[in-house]
Amino acid sequence: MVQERVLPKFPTPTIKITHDEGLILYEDMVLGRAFEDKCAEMYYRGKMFGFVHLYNGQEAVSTGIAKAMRPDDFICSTYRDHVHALSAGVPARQVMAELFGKETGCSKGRGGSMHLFSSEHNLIGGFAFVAEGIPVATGVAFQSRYRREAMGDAASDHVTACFFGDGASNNGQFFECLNMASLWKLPILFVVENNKWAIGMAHERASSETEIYKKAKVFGMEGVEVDGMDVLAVREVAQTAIARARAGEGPTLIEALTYRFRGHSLADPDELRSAAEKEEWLARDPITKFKSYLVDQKLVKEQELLDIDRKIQTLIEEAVQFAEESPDPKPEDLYRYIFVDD
Ligand SMILES: Cc1ncc(C[n+]2csc(CCOP(=O)(O)OP(=O)(O)O)c2C)c(N)n1
Ligand SMILES: [Mg+2]
Repeated sequence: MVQERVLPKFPTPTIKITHDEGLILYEDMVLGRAFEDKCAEMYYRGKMFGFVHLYNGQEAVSTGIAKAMRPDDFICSTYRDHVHALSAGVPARQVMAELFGKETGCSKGRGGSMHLFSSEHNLIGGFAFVAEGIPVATGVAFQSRYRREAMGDAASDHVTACFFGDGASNNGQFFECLNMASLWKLPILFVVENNKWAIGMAHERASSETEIYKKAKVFGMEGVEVDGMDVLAVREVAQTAIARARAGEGPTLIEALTYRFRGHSLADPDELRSAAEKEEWLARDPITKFKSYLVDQKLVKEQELLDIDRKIQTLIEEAVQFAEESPDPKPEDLYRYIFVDD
């Protein structure tokens, strides 16, 4: 087994957050986990079709970044997009209905698991092609800056967070977009979720330089590595990067070291990763870690966390019921929503 990377120490136990901030972060991570577990159940019951990629284990990244952003900032995802959508504020019932292919889904049932989209929540999309979201997110960041500086719209100070995987970071679009974003000081966070694997390809077998954050330097960009299993550490690097982006000082490449607790997709028997590696990362579960922090610091009462767990379970059950009861898209509407006027 390849030696795990040693990350810079983050002083989690001494970080101060408020009671309410703690509960928001906890709830968002629990929502992500419970939603994905329910997806697995529904997929195996034949309620969803096609490829479904779950996010279990990586919750601290989505929550740490998204909850440091403003609701009117932009988020761009990949095919592993359910939890990014939830963190962006898309209601669970709309995401579930989309996975069921229903008219009430956030992409009106036309997208499915890999194509979640919500203009209302500034979720620019899930994208099925590896690295496909990177140029789209770069374009969104460009328009924010262009509106503010070329068109004089002072309110156009939005930041874009672009999530993608370690595998995507070896794609040409990554390098082209880092160059442009740095050159034009675009307000964007490139967030690499390095979960060590691209389907069955181990990161160290595919990358000449395995420390992805170092690739920022050649573009004159800030690059930072962070423990992607620690929501407070992720939140801290996000806050710094967001402040820099909003101040017009340009992009940041954030490499979050994380792990997916399930196979690549629900169709993957997950036989390539060693049991020892899986166990090592399971022991670093970001939700368990954050729960201990909240309780040890006496920031919350355990009962409050249990109440959140229960509330989320109810919300997920309601999301499933909503998706089940929602109508299918009508066949005569096949050509709707292709152009913006619809
Ligand atoms: C352009 C392109 N090539 C190949 C694929 C097939 N494919 C789907 S996911 C994936 C691995 C990507 O791994 P990574 O970027 O690390 O993201 P992760 O799945 O680990 O979140 C590949 C090769 C694809 N979807 N798009
Ligand atoms: Mg990966």
